[in-house]
Amino acid sequence: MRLSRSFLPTLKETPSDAQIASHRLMLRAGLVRQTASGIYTWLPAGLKVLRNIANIVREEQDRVGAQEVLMATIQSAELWKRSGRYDAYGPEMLRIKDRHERELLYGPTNEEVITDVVGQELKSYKELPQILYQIQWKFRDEIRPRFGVMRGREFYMKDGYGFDIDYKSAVDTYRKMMLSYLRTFQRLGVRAVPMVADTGPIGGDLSHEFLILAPTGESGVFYDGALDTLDWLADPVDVDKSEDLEKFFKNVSSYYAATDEKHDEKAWESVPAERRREGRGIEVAHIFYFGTKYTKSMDITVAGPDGTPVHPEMGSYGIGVSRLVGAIIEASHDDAGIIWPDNVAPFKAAILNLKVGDETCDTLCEALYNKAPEQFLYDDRSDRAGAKFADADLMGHPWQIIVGPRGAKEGKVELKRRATGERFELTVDEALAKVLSA
Ligand code: P5A
Repeated sequence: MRLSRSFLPTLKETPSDAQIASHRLMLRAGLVRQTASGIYTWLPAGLKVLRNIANIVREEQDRVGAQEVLMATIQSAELWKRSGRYDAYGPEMLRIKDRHERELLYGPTNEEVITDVVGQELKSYKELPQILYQIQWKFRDEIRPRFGVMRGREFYMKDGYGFDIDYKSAVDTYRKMMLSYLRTFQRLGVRAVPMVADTGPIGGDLSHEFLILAPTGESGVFYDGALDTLDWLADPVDVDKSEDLEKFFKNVSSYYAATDEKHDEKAWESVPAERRREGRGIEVAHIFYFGTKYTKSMDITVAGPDGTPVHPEMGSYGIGVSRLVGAIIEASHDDAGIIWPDNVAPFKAAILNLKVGDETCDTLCEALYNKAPEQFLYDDRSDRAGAKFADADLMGHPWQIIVGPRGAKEGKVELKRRATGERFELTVDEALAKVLSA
């Protein structure tokens, strides 16, 4: 993309209503704009980030055998009356009436819809297990929307739902999802620690939240410092092998980690004192096992091995895709701006033409840009160099390819790594190879 023609409205001033760094930086880097309280428009660079995250989530869901669907955002109240959650859910649910006075709602989550759809089709235990997921907008009329997209009212979530014939199989599905999530966060370039969590209005008795540790996080957390360096994915896991999943899960669960609602003082005391960490975290994902809660209340059964009807066991699996944009920035920024992890960045590199109008600079930049125009943001504005450096640092591109008249004459550019500040003087081809292979 050419910066001169793109819609990337950066701000020099710090927006006064934004309380935390990620919110300020999302506004300043031109990623989003608020259109109503807790409701945002995603601008071109922000949308690229949102899509990059969603695509990684999607690939890692597919990899463990989950299948993508797309449910409507609007749901019928009748379904929620069947599960018994319509009244229980409270004022967070946006309730709507259509022209025929029929009660609808904007989905805050989709357990009812998916249970109804799947329940109508499944006949036999032989068709289980099934894991279905979608990446779709949700609405929750949060009492206190804040921190930008981090606690929005309309937000983008990956929500997955597992259906199994018995407890043992449902636990395998739960562990598969946990594995998929840890792989997802590793690829996103952030560390999110799974912690024992409360189940809230989703229900159930087995639940983990995944938290990115950050002082601005909304959840209080207690965890064993051994988790700071534990590599959960060190051993290969065959997701079709129950023993592999069990071994993986045991390894993850063998260290204390709990959100404040589930904190257990007695278990905490068995963690060596020098390893006890108390802090705050941002909940970027939450997984639940709730058994037959919905299949029972909505009267869904399949024929079991001996022909008798069985209520399938369920779990649901959420990742806050739009929240992750803010959370990743919260975990990865400095005073100058965002530091995007490579896989998430809207552009791999910015090309900074320090002397627009100089024929050598222009020719070299154009040639570079045309190698991969969708991966580069070409700063072709006739601004001063200082403004270009500041904008590139603010927007957080992993690399900056800096092209000045002196180097350009010799076919050389300066390559800067945003995360470390390292600088390399390279030929155009060397710089290209380094950026595109990262
Ligand atoms: C799991 C999938 C559920 O809704 N049902 C379907 C289950 N879980 S959850 O914990 O309530 O939400 C899942 C994740 O969504 C993100 N999230 C939000 N993101 C931005 N703004 C919000 N207001 C918001 N509420 C929830 C969180 O990342 C959460 O872990």
